[in-house]
Amino acid sequence: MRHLLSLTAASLVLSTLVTCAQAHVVLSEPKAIAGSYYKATLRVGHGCNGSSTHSLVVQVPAGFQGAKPQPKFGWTVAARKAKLATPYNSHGKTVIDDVVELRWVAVSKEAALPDDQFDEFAFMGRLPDGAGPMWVKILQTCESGQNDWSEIPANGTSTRGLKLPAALLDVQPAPAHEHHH
Ligand SMILES: [Cu+2]
Repeated sequence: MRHLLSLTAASLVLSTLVTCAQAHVVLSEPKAIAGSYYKATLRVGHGCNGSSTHSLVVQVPAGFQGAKPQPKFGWTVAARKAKLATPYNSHGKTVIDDVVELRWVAVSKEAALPDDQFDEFAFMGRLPDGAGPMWVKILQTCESGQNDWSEIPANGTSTRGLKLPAALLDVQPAPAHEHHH
C-alpha cells in the first residue's frame, strides 16, 4: 500500500514536469518550408509560477521578413521596426528596415491570461530562402514575475534540459521544383 502511494506521487510529479515542458511558449506549427509565407502561432501554455500573463514581447528572428501581427481582442499590439543588418529584396525593392519586435499587452487586469488557461498569439511573414533552425525569443511578463524564453542550445536543436528555451521553428529546404522552359 505504501509502495503504491509513493508510486502514484512519483508519477504525478513526472506528469506535471512533462506537462510543463509541453506547455512552454511554443510554436503550434514548428516546421515550415524555406521561402514560404508562414503564420507563426505562439502558444502560451502557462503563466509565471501561477501568475497571469499580461504581456508578451516577441523578438522576430533575423531573416523573418515583413512580420505582421494578428490583432487580438483584449490586447493591444505594437510592432517595432529597426534597420536590418542584412537588407533583403522584396518585389523588386530593397528592404532596409523591418519589424524586429512585436508586443502584445492586455488592456486590463481582466483581459490578462490566467495561468490555468492557454492562448495563442500569431504573426505572419515570409521565411528566408535558406533552411535551418530559427529561434523566437519571447519575454512573458505576468502580474508578478516574468519568464524570459530566450535559451538556445549550444549546438543542435534539442531544448531538453533548458529551463526557458526560445521557441524553435525548423525551416526546411523547399522541395526541388521542375523547371519549365
Ligand atoms: Cu513550461
